[in-house]
Amino acid sequence: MRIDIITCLPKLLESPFNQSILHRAQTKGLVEVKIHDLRDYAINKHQQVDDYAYGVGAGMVLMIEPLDKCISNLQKERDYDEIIFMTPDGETFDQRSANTLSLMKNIIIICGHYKGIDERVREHFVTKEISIGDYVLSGGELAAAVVSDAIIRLVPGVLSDETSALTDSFQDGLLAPPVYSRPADYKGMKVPDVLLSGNDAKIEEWRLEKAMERTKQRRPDLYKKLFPDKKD
Ligand code: 6GU
Repeated sequence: MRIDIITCLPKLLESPFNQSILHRAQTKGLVEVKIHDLRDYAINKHQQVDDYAYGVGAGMVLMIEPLDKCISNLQKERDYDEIIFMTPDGETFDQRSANTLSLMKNIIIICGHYKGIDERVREHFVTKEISIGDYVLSGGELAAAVVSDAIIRLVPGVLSDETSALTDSFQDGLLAPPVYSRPADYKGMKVPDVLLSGNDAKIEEWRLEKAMERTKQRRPDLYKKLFPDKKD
């Protein structure tokens, strides 16, 4: 899969994609992430990419021309499944959206300023608008990194079997159960006996029970959705 991210703050995005799993996904050739500096498509030698909003005065808006140039340039090279705009008024991102997007071949993600981008870009180029939650960030960059991370780790081959995405919180609708590592007894704080028993069936049963308990306690909304008929 290929992800093209358009931003005026490319530095803000470099580090997340050059560490750990996201970095490995790229060096393995499973995912290609290209960050495009919108200033390379500026309308003048002052590197201008934003301007005052008509009729409002205060607040800069990303102009249509640099975005059009950048997007059109990319579309000359390949077809895109989605052109996504990161915005707090988009649809709220969740694991289901991540699953869907992880199946795409090419996507563009546009990061906006907090005052937004020219509405004509949204009307004529953007095919999907995503928010990562009900709060306001200064720009779409960090949200784009969040969404890309959630997508990329689902691409087959990115995670090894033992860290498989299938055991994640939310993948089966439940929160993940607790995990422990050595030592089995740390200053009297003990790892549950069942995990040391070597009985795989018993361990699985315990993990499911804990996942259900945790979901019911912390996310009653999810629990009700999964078990609408359950009384206790
Ligand atoms: Cl995608 N962008 C901005 N600027 N703020 C947000 C957001 C996105 N999602 C939640 N808050």
